[in-house]
Amino acid sequence: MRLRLLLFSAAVVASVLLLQLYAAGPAVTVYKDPTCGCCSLWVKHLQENGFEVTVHEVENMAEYKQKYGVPKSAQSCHTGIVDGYTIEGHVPATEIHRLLKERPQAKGLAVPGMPVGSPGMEVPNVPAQSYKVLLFKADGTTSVYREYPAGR
Ligand SMILES: [Cu+2]
Repeated sequence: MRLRLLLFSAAVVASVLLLQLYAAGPAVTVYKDPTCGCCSLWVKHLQENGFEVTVHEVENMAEYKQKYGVPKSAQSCHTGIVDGYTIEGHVPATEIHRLLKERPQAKGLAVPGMPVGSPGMEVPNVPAQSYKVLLFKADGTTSVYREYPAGR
């Protein structure tokens, strides 16, 4: 009897572990222009870091940036949505995980422009530029969430 119970418990533990293994990571919806190559590389970076990504190819990116509250000064190529937050441009997955853990009162994160060396913007034999990940609020104000140094 005891052995049966033990086997049963082991089976339960194994199924829970399996479920965790196959559980989907945070879901991100990405809007990008069909012609944007660096956007697709960023999507790949997210997938490699445990995100479940759904991509929508759209041609009116400006409308999406406005809809999801991206300040003019913080705009980049693609716009993503994760758990109510807006993710603009080549934001590293690490910072998105941090955002979802810390849950600050903000609209989202942005890496303005397309700095070389940010995820999806790596150029072989070209040193990375320094860049800032900005936290932006609904009123358009921004603050530095993390700064990445040049030359990595
Ligand atoms: Cu880009």
